[in-house]
Amino acid sequence: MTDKDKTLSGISRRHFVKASSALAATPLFINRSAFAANPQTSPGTVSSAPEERVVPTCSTFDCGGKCDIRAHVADGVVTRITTRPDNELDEEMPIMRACVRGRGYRKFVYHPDRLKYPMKRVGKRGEGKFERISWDEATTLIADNLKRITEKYGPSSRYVHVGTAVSGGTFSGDAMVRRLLNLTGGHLQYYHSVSMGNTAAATPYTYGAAASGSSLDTLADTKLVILWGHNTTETIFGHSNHYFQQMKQNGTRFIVVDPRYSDTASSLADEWIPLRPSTDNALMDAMMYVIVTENLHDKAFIERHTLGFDENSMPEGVPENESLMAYLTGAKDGIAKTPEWAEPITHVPAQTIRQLARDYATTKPAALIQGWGPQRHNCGERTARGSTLLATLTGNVGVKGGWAAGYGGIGNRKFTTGPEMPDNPVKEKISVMNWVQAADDASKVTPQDGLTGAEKLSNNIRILFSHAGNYLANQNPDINKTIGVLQDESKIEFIVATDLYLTPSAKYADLLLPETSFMERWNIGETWGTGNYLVLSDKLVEPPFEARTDYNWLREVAAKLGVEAEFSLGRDEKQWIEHIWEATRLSMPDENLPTFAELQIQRRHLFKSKPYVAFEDNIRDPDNHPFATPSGKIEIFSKRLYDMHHPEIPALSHYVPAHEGPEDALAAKYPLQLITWKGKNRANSTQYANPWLQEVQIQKLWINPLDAEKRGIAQGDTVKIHNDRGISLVPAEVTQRILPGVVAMQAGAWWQPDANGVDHGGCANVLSSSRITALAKGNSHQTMLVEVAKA
Ligand SMILES: Nc1nc2c(c(=O)[nH]1)N[C@H]1C(S)=C(S)[C@@H](COP(=O)(O)OP(=O)(O)OC[C@H]3O[C@@H](n4cnc5c(=O)[nH]c(N)nc54)[C@H](O)[C@@H]3O)O[C@H]1N2
Ligand SMILES: Nc1nc2c(c(=O)[nH]1)N[C@H]1C(S)=C(S)[C@@H](COP(=O)(O)OP(=O)(O)OC[C@H]3O[C@@H](n4cnc5c(=O)[nH]c(N)nc54)[C@H](O)[C@@H]3O)O[C@H]1N2
Ligand SMILES: [Mo]
Repeated sequence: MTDKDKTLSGISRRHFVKASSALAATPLFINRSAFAANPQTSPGTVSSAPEERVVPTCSTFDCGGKCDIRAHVADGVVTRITTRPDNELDEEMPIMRACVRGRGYRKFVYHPDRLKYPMKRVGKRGEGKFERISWDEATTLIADNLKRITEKYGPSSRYVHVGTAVSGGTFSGDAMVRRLLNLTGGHLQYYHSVSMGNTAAATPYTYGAAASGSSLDTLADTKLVILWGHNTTETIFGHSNHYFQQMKQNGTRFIVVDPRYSDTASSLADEWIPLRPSTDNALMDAMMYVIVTENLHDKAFIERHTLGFDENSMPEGVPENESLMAYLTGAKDGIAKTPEWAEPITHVPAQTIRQLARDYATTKPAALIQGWGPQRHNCGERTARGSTLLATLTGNVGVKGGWAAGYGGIGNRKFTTGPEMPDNPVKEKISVMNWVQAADDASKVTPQDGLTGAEKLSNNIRILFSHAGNYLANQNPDINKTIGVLQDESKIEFIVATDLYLTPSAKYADLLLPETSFMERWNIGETWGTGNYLVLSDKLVEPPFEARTDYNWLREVAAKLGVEAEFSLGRDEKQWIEHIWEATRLSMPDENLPTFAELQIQRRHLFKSKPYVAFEDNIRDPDNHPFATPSGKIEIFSKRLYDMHHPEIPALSHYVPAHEGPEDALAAKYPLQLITWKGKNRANSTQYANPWLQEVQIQKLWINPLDAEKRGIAQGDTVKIHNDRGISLVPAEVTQRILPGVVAMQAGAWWQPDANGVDHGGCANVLSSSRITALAKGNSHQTMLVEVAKA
């Protein structure tokens, strides 16, 4: 230890930053200029340096794209990031030019605030006071706590939390901690993806399978695309925009349905149709009403492939007037689902609804592609299934150029095999929405809330690992409720977090460990959904200070638990990557993957182009390829849902007012709907501290001039957004880009509470709700009512 290795306890975050900048002045391993607050490296000087290498690589963040970034490395430092040059032709490869986030990576990797040493909490949990300890102390603390807590409570008290920042790679500390826990008795696992779990749970009730997206290259001849709550200009989604821009140039018409005039609306749309959040099903119902009453539905398709369209095609054992036609015409409730019915609910003019329905039904083929924003709502399952019904009525399922709806892409296709995962002896699982309750009082977590594999949990969560996530107190809904449980040190006894930054969640760690960045370790980058390539993301530079990969220190913990040999199988990180690559290569002999040695030269592998139309076989040859539903057909009406008798998951997916939607009684007190979106300058909260990306756009609340004027709010005023769960202060962006009655903020800003618990960061999750969705037992981050006032 040197005299600079000061204790970081008892100092505020501002001082901590200063302290760490001071430490940065004498880095241990890396070039001095790289970590300084304002690096002096000029591109001109650097590129003339003889030893510069330009390495194609990618990040392994969860950002929707694995873009073509070129790291310029000289003298052990990444000095510059460029992207695929214009003159580099590659007919088959989508143009995956680095976006603003990719170009800013250097400022994420070299930042004075980066965590530098293992640290142990010294203040109260959540205060953010830590002191430096050695790695040996850190791994002993973990091993000892694991032993103690497992002996006392059993392996089901061990939990690994959400951490998506490493999910874009095949190898991660997150996966390896699960491996270690499974080798030593198991851990309590969660299910449900907060990204698109509501869609994933609902879609099989229509098609029998969740993955209902086609490959985007099948849309080349599509005449009309409706992007329904899908903002691909910012979210990337496997480079959708590469295809959409080409289609746009070839004359495809784009309609965007979104409460916000998103960047996708501004860059692609011929028409923007704003609607009130969570009322999508009312718009869909009215579209279906127009389609069937104007005789625009695909009768042959419906007859041959579906169940539940009208009273003649209903499953056995269901009373009269439960079919789609009966619902739309009001045979049961006396309400015809006309555009005039939907207008006051959605705030979309009836004539616009009529035209949208006609356009969609008469343009062949047409693709209605739903993003995941609309399903991250309390009504998300219904919204996701609603679009499957529209695709079905118009015969756009299983045909080239159509879209079965549901996923925005092929789904969660993973090319690589990943590290081997030993069986988890703990069989009960919780929904990700249950973790706070499971930490507070696990006996209250019931199967109705999402518990599976047991009627009751026997243990509270007592030890929690949070790797590459900010989901303790930032990205999880209802932060103020959550921290009540986290602060109680008698509940979860030991929290380990690994990150590169002192995030709001990291402050709740008992032990905070500095991980390496993706540029400081080996990995293989996986494309999302419709993507079709793998990229080597290799170690370009040495880790700074005492940062270590999670795998590296986990080996030490494994040794202290006496299982190092089984855990590591003698492989270092690069050997794991080589092992995974070779296993992947052998698993797909047709693909001719390069060997690992060749990959290190070739850098990436593009899979053979295989245009894929979801459910093509089921539609072409239904007798031999029935849908995987109980009836073998597309189930417009789901008897399985009917038998659940749950008003929020109707057998037909139709409009039901959402909890905390605009029709909720709470709207009298909190009249504005707040939604969030995933913005271009970060992946969730990752890169929040990146100064270049903060320049791209600052955290603001979008509010319509009508709503602003009523409240005396002018452009740039600081406003107070509040509801019964919390208060957040943020500047106002008064803009026509948002529907009146709706306000919006970018997701992922860091929570910055003051002494009174008022957030100054614009973190929507002090306002969002932890209400669980009915079918998926999933999240409804997007459905919240608020009031806004001038601060
Ligand atoms: N730049 C960037 N890209 C990302 C991410 C990021 O943070 N930044 N995150 C990645 C991750 S983890 C994920 S899961 C995906 C998420 O991708 P999505 O979930 O699709 O992204 P969102 O921005 O949440 O939502 C898309 C759009 O839905 C709209 N929307 C919200 N509520 C409603 C509604 O009720 N009805 C309708 N019709 N529209 C609505 C929003 O205004 C937004 O424009 O993106 C990935 N890509
Ligand atoms: N209000 C609202 N909340 C949401 C959403 C929303 O739409 N609205 N979306 C939800 C969705 S879809 C998602 S996926 C979640 C995402 O929530 P999280 O999974 O928590 O993702 P991030 O916020 O990006 O946090 C990742 C953390 O990992 C750190 N990190 C980056 N690289 C590394 C690394 O190599 N090693 C380690 N150890 N750490 C690293 C980053 O600094 C960052 O602090 O948020 C959810 N929360
Ligand atoms: Mo996500």
